[in-house]
Amino acid sequence: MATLTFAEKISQAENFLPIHGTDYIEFYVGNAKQSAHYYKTAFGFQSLAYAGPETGVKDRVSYVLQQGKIRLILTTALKSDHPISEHVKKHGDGVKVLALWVEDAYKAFEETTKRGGKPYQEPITLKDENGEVRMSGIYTYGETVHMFIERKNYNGIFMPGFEKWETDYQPSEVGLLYVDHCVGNVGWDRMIPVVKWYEEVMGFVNILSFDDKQISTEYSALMSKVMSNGNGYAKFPINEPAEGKKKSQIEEYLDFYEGEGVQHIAVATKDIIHTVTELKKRGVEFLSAPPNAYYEMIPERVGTINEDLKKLQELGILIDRDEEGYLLQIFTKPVEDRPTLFYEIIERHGAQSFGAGNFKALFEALEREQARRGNL
Ligand code: TYF
Ligand code: FE
Repeated sequence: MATLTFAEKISQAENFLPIHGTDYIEFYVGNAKQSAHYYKTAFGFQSLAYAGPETGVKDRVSYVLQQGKIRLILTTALKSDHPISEHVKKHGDGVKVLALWVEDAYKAFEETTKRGGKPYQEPITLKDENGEVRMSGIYTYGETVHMFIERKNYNGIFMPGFEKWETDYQPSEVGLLYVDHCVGNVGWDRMIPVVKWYEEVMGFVNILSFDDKQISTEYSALMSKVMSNGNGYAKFPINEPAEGKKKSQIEEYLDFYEGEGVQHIAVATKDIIHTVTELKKRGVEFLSAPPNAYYEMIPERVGTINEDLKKLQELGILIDRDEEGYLLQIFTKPVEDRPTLFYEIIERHGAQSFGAGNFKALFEALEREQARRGNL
């Protein structure tokens, strides 16, 4: 049987929920002011917008950062009895909202809740002198939510309620362009129900699967299924721990996040060598590079690539190939003290897969870190 291409697979998705891409990712954090400084200083995000007591929002402070098409919101509550403070107490800093830019926020809510989506935010319309933004939201795994954001005519800085964030501190961008995919870690026996949820509630399709045998039991055992919407602009791989020789990296996450949540955010670049060089200069920590043997195998395993292999090896960038092309990727260490959320930097040259050929090298690097934390 011929394997379907990525385009053929996603064409089977339903289209009751048209999505144009990721609108923003919101983090609940302990100290948004310092987190914002970190994302500017280390990752090259630009200051965009602000909401807080000065703009009429009394219970919280939010900073909006932008780089390429990626928008991050960092939010902290101002009092301990606030639900945001409860979230941070339980999970530590982490992703609360994966917001999708949709055609119609009211219809998105109606169609998804009709199919079993659990309401988080009833549809609302926010207005100011720059137009209107309509939004709604439903829960996905754990306490994580998908917000549906509709911005037809809005030409303000971000959305009503936010003002421009004026500052003279503007470290340069590092070439991050857009969100490629966001991965969720879910509990034992939860991958299949969550996959079904994305199929039924969101109309997504399963485009790739890795079982624990493929991913190998020698290394951190896990299973993974990638869910995509119909144009491939929203891709959510779902990981579940698996029984292996050692404690699964997914289980370590679940223990420390104290529940299901976002494991990694993959961001695309057009020049991974430049991007990773800049990130390292600014103090971002990456998983250690695979051994020499990994790079010696590349010509045979991947074939010819445009980049200088020496340069990729120096930076510890991983390389993989599928039927449609090749990709370059690298993973940061967790960006909190809890071993929870991390980032992936990815440059695609045709390949629409996720680097399965790198799992062995990647999981060995992850395990070195897990062992150093005493969790293996
Ligand atoms: O998104 C993915 O599926 C790849 C591979 O802990 C991956 O980035 C899978 C599990 C993991 C790290 C990366
Ligand atoms: Fe990934």
